[in-house]
Amino acid sequence: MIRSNNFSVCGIIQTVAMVMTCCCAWGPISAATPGVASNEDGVGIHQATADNVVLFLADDLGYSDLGRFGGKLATPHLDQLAADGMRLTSFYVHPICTPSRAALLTGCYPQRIGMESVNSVRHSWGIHADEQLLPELLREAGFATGIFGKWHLGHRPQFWPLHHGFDVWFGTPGSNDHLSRLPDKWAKQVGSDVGLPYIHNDEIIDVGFPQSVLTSRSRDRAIEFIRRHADQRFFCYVPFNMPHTPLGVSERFQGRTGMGAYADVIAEIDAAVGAVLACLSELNLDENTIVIFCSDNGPWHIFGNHGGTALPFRGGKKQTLEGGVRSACIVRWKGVIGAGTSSDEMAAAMDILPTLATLTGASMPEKKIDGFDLSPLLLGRTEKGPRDSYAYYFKRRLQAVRLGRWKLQLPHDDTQAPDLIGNDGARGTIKSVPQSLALYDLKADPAESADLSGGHPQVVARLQEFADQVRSELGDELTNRLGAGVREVGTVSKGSVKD
Ligand SMILES: [Ca+2]
Repeated sequence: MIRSNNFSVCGIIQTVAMVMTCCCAWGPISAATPGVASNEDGVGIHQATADNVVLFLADDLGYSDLGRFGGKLATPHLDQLAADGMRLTSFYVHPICTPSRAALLTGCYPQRIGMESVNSVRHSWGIHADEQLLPELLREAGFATGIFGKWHLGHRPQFWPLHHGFDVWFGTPGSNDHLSRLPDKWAKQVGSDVGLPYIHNDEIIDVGFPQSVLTSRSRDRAIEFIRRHADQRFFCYVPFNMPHTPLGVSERFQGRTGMGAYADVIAEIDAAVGAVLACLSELNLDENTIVIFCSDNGPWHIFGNHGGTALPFRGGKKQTLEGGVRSACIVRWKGVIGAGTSSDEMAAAMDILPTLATLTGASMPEKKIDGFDLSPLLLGRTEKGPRDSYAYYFKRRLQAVRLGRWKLQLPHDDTQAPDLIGNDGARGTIKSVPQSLALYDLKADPAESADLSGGHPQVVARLQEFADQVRSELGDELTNRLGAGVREVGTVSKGSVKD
């Protein structure tokens, strides 16, 4: 049986990539068969099927904010998670919140499904009802599904988690700096018709709460959910609101690190992850639970000391430099994924869905997706990952492409570079610095410091050809291209405004 939703852009540029220094497994991938995988000779290998998935997502965390990713902050629980699993060091997300969350839960480039912009309360668009999200697929496979934190795939109730595969939700519809228009009942209670709502399923249950409660609420609700469903399969999605500004940290962690508010927030997230992991251990669930940790985008540098660090990469949130889109990623499955392993093979948030479908025996979406199954890489059956390309979009603008070790920055004038840097919670400003065509060797130069385009015209040509194929499929505002493979976004009414 041939999977119908292979990555079409990759397939189209097969001949281009074949001549690059790295090659990719372009061919069709067999559909997931629970309990059985095949090696290169097609010989069946027994493969355990995971019963549970815990997916942690941090918000605006820098690549090197974690100790095991070269950071200076103390993150002992996340370091232990890495020591017990595999670190993915070329894991790509998207430069802003909504697109990354859409990619993670649909397996698609956000541009394919109209989810490329940041969604806010003034928007009447959101994730389309016809898209099959990861929680829907897992629920069909017998999983209880819960989300404890930030959603951000639509502010209008019809787009909320319970309408897209989750059984239970506690959290915020968007970012922690996104106020919503409140129903009269709550407006009277808080004395304002706007506020940051905290929601249980489809009901607002709190408004006007301090930012300091957000991390512990996600932790406690996640643990409650795991305890309640310990005897059945479960998917526990924990998209923390932090360390997105405005920072908030519980009293217990205020001043804990002596390194400032940002470090305190990271310490609380680390401890929250530790508490959830301790719960899994207590319930003897370590060996049948896949645990994943990553961020949705890079650090927000315009907030200065209230933002994170992406070194050795350049750039941060809203940028397609590596610092904006390269996330630390850890995948743990005790006894199955090699402890203390790492891979620098390219991987992406949109690969999580097909990977988990394989590892849990869930179905794949019926519509075309862009993700690859990383399970052979994670299980140590191969050192070569399935992904050899990445398209770096900012909203609907294709700003850069990568094939193998080579990254080509395409000319654009929307670089969102920090100008004035804020401090202690004050927001800085951005400026647009023109970006000209530039070729970087990411293996030798992860900081994108030396433009090699002059000496490698053939490589530049291949990357430009790849960029053109991506534009044909997914569109590009910079070159006024419409994508043939783009599907409609969900809307409440026609005429929704997208920015
Ligand atoms: Ca974010």
